[in-house]
Amino acid sequence: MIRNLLRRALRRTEDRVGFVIVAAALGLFAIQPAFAHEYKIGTLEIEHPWARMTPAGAKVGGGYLTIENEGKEADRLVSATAEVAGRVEIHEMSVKDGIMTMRMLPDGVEIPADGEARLAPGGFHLMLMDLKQPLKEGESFKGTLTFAKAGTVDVSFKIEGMGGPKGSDAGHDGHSHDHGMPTN
Ligand SMILES: [Cu+2]
Repeated sequence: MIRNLLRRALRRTEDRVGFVIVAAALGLFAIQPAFAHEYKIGTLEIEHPWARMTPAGAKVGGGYLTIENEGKEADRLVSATAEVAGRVEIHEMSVKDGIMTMRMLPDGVEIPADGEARLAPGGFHLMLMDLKQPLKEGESFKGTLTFAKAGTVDVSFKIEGMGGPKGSDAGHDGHSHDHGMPTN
């Protein structure tokens, strides 16, 4: 009888411990994007991954972030995934003879040693293909980034309005003035 009670009490304690662990894990995931929206893998630091909101019915969207490399060797962003997209491609936008063109970069984007790669409107970007849902401002979605040397890191993309992150210019250059137009 006493043994049964003890066993029941123990089991309840285990349940409670399990619940606390799960709650802590959920809490961490919920807190991370709101505060330190920054990720580290190896010598790489990934700053403020974000995506631009999309109008209803849009099938593609753009993803942006800055990657800093504090290492002595160059690395390469070779692929990415996003839970809201069927697949993700790495693109470069450029203006050629006055016409804006976009091309896929099969080898991805280099992050130079002791340097950085910027994926920003008007230049390098992640092309979110086959969107499963419209991207709504204020929400966020999970994704992964894979680097040739550093490996794969889980990130969360924050969905921003048409003008991009407010005041921070993708969290990098606090002094640039974003008037909602591509700057490079
Ligand atoms: Cu593109």
